[in-house]
Amino acid sequence: MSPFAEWINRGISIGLFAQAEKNFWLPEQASTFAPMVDKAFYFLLGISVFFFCLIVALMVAFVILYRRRPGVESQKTATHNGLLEMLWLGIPLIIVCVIFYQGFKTYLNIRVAPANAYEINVVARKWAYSFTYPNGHVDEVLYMPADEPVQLIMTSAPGDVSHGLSIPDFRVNMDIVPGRYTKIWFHALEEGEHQLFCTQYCGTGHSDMRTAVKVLKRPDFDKYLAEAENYLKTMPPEKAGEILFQRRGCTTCHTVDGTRDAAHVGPTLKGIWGHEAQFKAGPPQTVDENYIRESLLEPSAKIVAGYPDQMPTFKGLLKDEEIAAIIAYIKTLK
Ligand code: HEC
Ligand SMILES: [Cu+2]
Repeated sequence: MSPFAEWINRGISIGLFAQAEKNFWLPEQASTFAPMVDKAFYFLLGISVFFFCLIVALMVAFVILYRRRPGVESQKTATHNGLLEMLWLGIPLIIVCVIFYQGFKTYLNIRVAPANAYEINVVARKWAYSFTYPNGHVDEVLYMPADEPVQLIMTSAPGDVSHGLSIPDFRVNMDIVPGRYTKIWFHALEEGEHQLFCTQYCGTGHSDMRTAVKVLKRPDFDKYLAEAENYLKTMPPEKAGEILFQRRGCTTCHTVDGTRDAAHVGPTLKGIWGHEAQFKAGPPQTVDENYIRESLLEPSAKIVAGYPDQMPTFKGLLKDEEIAAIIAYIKTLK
């Protein structure tokens, strides 16, 4: 069999029997929701394919059978048929009730998190996520324990736009809205790595707004959290600053190698230490500790000439020692 035929064949056979596998139609089933969601999807798909074929086949057959031919008079015989009408109302009614039942049951499962779910807070901002763990650690990659319910409590940074959060392998997707909390939960089956991305068009960097989900066994997860909490104390500040620079999503807008391109809306931070920054309005200023601190906390106070006022504030998101580490890192970007 050619690879293409094998592919289609696999898709159809799995489509019909809804097996727990990554396939032609759908990604890997990595959470407890995935089989439920897929069942509802395959059910809808099956019904649609069945009626599509039936209707098209009948249409073609009738067009051929009852076409106008010489010597055949058209007859008006059909008036109405009570039984037939009851059937074509009754059968679809039953089918939509089954669809509703399937969908609603799954929906309720997805909406209501178990009380013992492990909670992770999510802040979305242009164009990155921060995941905050119960011990205060913040990361830009979603680490989570395997085989346990996990709940995300999500919001957009103040003044930011709406975002979304979708993990296709888990079959979850939820909007993230400024000034309000939305939640999702899931139960990953085993350790592994998955993709997470924003599903609301949120501006220039939208397509960069994606990250990894790393599912770890519980002991590995605990180890990760304990280590992550201490990195500021155990690492030299410029090294910790580099990690923060990536974890807090600075890299989506700033390069550190001097390049300027359309994918990064902010100026490169290479060589800014000690140089004279020029602004849209007001006198130039030498880049020092206070200037960088202000750039992080009040980014709109001084707008670098030639750049848009697009930098989100990190007020409340970066602790003083984290700002110090970032400053130490920026100093090294010569
Ligand atoms: C959404 C995009 C975006 C993100 C994320 C972002 N910045 Fe910016 N940043 C900008 C833009 C645009 C400017 C220039 C306009 C201005 O001054 O506000 C800027 C300016 C700066 C400046 C002043 C640069 C200069 O040449 O004087 C510094 C320093 C800075 N950002 C550091 C950071 C750090 C550190 C982070 C991560 C904690 C970060 N930025 C995250 C977009 C961003
Ligand atoms: Cu987004």
